[in-house]
Amino acid sequence: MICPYCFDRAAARQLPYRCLMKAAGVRGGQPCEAERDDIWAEFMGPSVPPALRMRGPVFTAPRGLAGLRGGGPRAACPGCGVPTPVRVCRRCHNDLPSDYCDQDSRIIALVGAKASGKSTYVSVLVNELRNRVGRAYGASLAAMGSDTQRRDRELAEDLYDRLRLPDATRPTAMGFNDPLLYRLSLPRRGRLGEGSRHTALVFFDAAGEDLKSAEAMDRYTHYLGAADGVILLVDPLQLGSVRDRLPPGDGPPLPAVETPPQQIAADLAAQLRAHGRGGSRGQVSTPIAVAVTKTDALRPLLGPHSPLLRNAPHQGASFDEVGRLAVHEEMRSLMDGWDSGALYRQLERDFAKLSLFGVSALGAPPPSHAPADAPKSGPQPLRAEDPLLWLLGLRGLIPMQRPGKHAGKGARS
Ligand SMILES: Nc1nc2c(ncn2[C@@H]2O[C@H](COP(=O)(O)OP(=O)(O)OP(=O)(O)O)[C@@H](O)[C@H]2O)c(=O)[nH]1
Ligand SMILES: [Mg+2]
Ligand SMILES: [Zn+2]
Ligand SMILES: [Zn+2]
Repeated sequence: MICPYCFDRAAARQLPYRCLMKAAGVRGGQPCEAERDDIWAEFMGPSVPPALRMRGPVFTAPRGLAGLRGGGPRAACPGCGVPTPVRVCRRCHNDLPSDYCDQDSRIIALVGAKASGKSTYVSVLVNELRNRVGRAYGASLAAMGSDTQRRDRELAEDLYDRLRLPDATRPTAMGFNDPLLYRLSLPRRGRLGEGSRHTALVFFDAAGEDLKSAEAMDRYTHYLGAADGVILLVDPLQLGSVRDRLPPGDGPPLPAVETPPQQIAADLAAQLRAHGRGGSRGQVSTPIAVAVTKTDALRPLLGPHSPLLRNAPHQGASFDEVGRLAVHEEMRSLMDGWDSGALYRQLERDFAKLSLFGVSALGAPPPSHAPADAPKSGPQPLRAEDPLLWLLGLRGLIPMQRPGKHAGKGARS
C-alpha cells in the first residue's frame, strides 16, 4: 500500500488505527478524548488551525493470537475498547479512506507551469470519467473519503453550476494540498465471468509555483517518485511563437508567460531518475503523457480535419490507438513549427514511454469580459480523457484497439 498523502509504502497490516472517540465503550463507557496529533499537523503545514490538531488517538493493533500484528478491518481501541475501522498512515497520520487499502492504486501526477490549466483539467476529467467516458467503458467513478467527496462536490458546483474556474492552486509553503482520491470501477470480462475491477486513482494537482525550479520541485519528490504515470500539461498560449501566430482577436487576454515546459520536463526527468526511475540509456521509465492544453484557442492554426477537433470514439469500450497516433503526429508537427521540435527532441531523449496529446478542458476560451468564468455554455471538453486512458491502457486496465488489428497484423505499441 502506498499512502496517497506522503507516499510512504507499508504493508496494510502494519497500519495503525485511529479511535473515533465514540461513546458506548465497554470499559466504563467513557469515550476517548482528543489528543494533539503533531505528526499529522506537522505534515499538513500551517494551514491547519490549532483547534483542528486535536484528533482521535492513534494506536497500533495488539498482536493477534498467532503473534501477528492485527490487520483486520477493525481493531478495538486500547483506551476505550470501541472498535474503529479507520486506518492511518504510520508516517504522516492521514486517515486512509476505508476501502483504499484493499485496492490496487494508480498515482497520476499532474505537472505543468502556473496557469497551464491543471486544476481546470482535473475537474473536467473527473466529470468526463463519470459521464460520457464512463458510459462508453461501463466504468464508474466514486470519490473516496470525506475530504475528496467534499472537494469533489465543490469543484463540480463551481465549474458546472456556477461556471467559475478554479482559483490558482496554493503552493505547498502555504499548506499541504490534498490529493484527490477516486475509486474507478471497470468491468472485468474474464473467463471466470463478469465482475468489476476496482482501482484507486490518485490525482495530485501541484501548484505551478512548486514546479518552476528544481529546488521547488524537490517538495514534490515523493509524489513524483511514486507516480505510475505523469501528465505534463503544456500551455500553448505561454509559448512565444504560438502567441505570435494567433490572429489578434477579441478573446480573453493572453496568460503571463511562466516556466518553459522544457525546463519542467528536464527537472521532472531528473527527479524521476533520482528515484530510480531511470532505465536503459538513462531514459526515464515512468510513462509520460504530454498534453498541450487549451486547444480551443489553437483553432485558427488547425486544418478542418484535425483530429484535435473531435473526441475519440471509444467504440466497443476500447481506446482508439489509431486515433491516438494521429493526435500524436498532429501535435508533433505543430510543435515542430513552434520551436523546431526542441521540446519533443528533449522529451524523446529523457522518456522511454511518451505520447503527445492535445486537450481542451473548456472547449472554448473563457468569456473575454470574465476571464475567471467558464464559457457560457459550460465546459465542452475535447479529448480531455485521452492522456489518462492511454496511461491506464498501458497498465492493462482498459482495452486498447491496436493499429492493424483488423488487418490481421500483430499489435504494435
Ligand atoms: N482557452 C482555454 N483556457 C483555459 C482552459 N483551461 C484553463 N484555461 C485558462 O487557464 C487558466 C488557469 O487554469 P488553472 O486550471 O487554474 O491552471 P493551473 O495549472 O491549475 O494553475 P496553478 O494552480 O496556478 O498552477 C484559467 O483561469 C483559464 O483562464 C481551456 O480548456 N481553454
Ligand atoms: Mg491549479
Ligand atoms: Zn502518509
Ligand atoms: Zn478510544
